[in-house]
Amino acid sequence: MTEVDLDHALAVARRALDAAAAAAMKHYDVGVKVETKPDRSPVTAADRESEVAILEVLQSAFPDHSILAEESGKQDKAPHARWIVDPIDGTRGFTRGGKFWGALIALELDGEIVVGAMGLPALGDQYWARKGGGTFKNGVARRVTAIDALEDATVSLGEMGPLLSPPHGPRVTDVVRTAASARCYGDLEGVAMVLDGLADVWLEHGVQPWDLAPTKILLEEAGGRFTTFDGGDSIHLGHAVGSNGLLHDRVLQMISRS
Ligand code: LIP
Repeated sequence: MTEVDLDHALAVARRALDAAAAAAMKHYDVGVKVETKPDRSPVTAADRESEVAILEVLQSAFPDHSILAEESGKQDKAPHARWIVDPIDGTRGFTRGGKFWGALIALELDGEIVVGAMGLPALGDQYWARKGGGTFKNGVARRVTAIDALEDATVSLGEMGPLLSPPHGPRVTDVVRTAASARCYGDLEGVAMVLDGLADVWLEHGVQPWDLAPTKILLEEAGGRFTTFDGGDSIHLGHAVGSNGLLHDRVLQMISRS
């Protein structure tokens, strides 16, 4: 694996979260014009300025690293070290004065996510993890729940349209109907529910790599699991099952194609 000091990389990622929060909060407090991207999703000056602020921090610390960022796309440099950036996940909620939005930042080394950071500035919360170092929220270690029966579990759901679409839609419905409870805050709050012990399973579908990149290591370092709907470990396929680990195989059996 490429040599990068992961503690340093994590410190840089957290500095980038702070820069993103400052850039976005300026607009959040006064309101911002909403533009529509070709895929009909909203974007604002806050997304762009947050991304510029994040990239300035990352690139001054790691000028040789590659970048994949939601608003500005790819910058291919080192083939083995890449930062994946979503400057505001939950833009739709942000533009409407919601609280569940913020930056997602991850470092991928040789194809593996080794550092992840997620900020929700309107709530004053930051989550972070690096490989082998545990997951923290605002400096306090996080562990996933110990609930081991889906019938007792709360499921956190992401974007409902893609989750309910064929072919997996009926199987997602089965998971929801089997669980004790289902909640649907979506965006980065979807995984935060599991990290906060408010849910035991998280399902997401129809999203982009930058929507998922840090969630994998945040879950794993909190004792949980992250896979695709098919049980693979990619963050690049647009679907994710996150869990406390104990419920993972049962949920995969219910929703995977095989
Ligand atoms: C959004 C996701 C959402 C999905 C949107 C978009 P953004 O992220 O959180 O679930 O439906 O297409 O990917 O644009 O707010 O970073």
